[in-house]
Amino acid sequence: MTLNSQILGQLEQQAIELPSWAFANSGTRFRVFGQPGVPRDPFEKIADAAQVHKVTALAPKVALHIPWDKVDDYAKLRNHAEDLGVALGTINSNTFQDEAYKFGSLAHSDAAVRQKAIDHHFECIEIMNETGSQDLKIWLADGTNYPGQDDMRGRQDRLTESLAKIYERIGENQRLVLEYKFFEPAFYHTDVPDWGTSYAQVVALGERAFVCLDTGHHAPGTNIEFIVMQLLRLGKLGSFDFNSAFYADDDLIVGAADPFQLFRILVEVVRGGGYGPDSGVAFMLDQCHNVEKKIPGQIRSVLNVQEMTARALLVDRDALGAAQQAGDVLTANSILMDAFYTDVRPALAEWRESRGLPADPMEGYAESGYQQKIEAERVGGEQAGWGA
Ligand code: LRH
Ligand code: MN
Ligand code: MN
Repeated sequence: MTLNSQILGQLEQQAIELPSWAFANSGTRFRVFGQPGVPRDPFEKIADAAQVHKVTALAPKVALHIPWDKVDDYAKLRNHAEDLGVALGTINSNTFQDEAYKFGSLAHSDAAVRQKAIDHHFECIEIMNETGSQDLKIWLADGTNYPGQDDMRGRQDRLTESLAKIYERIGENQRLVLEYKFFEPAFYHTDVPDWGTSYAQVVALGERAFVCLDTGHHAPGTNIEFIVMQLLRLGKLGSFDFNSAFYADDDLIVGAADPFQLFRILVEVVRGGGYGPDSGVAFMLDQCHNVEKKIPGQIRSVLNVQEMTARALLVDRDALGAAQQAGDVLTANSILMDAFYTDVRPALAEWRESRGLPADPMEGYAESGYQQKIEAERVGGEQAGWGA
């Protein structure tokens, strides 16, 4: 099995958006381990993200998180990104760190708190207008800890109303993507726990509202590729937040915990028309690098996605369809497994070299001297939002 020119042409179009927060210090609730050279402001986060794109040609956009990436002048940030060869991507809102949001945000029982959260999203949309971003991503920490704590139905109805107000402001060329998560920080119930709830909410909003699927936001054992298939079938898969999970929302490097799961997901993406710039499905990472270095961590991540996409593109669709049609279970399964077990790394290295990229981007970055430079120059890096 080889990566023919058609597959290479498809791979050339791959774009994976990086999260600005992956470059800052992060950790768990037990400890944030600071690293030398981490960015001190959003400008430096973008400079670091640009290094990932430089050695891989895979990461042309950087997602921002407001208020973690708040700046006075977004046009300046946009120009800075463009000068470095990248663009500003998805704007992520934050309604989970203010005291006011103790009992929720868009689903809160108090209209004043809901309005505060809605206003924050209006601000995010204004920022999108300046940054040229297409997507507003909403992830809510809303939920309850104890049965009876609040009325789940009332909360869902209020959520619908709040989202409608936000959606009204979404521009012609913009989209709202609603992310779901089955638990945490609320432990009894979450107001957007699953794809079905997110789907019901975005369908009610309209054609520019979609579901965001974060791979780490499912219970262990969930068949995520089935959800991918279903959302693509329904035309409502807007974006991915890729990461790896061994247990829950671990936010580890995509493809690290379960490469076969990543393959299965990408097979359904390709099968369902979710791959490529015109598919309407944005690939993003949502990860933290708590103990490993951040820029190499992001390089490894985008390469993992690229390698697994290449394998998904290798699946012999015609042969698979014929085996499926014939009820030939074992042949159908082995066609899929043949693609999964194909080591595409040498072919990708060769192809990279032919395009003037380092054959091994990890090595290319290590040799660039950038890490030493930032470690020497930057003192007092900022905390990622979680700890700030
Ligand atoms: C919380 C979360 C979510 C968001 C991100 C900013 O679970 O990881 O996935 O996208 O924070
Ligand atoms: Mn996410
Ligand atoms: Mn998460």
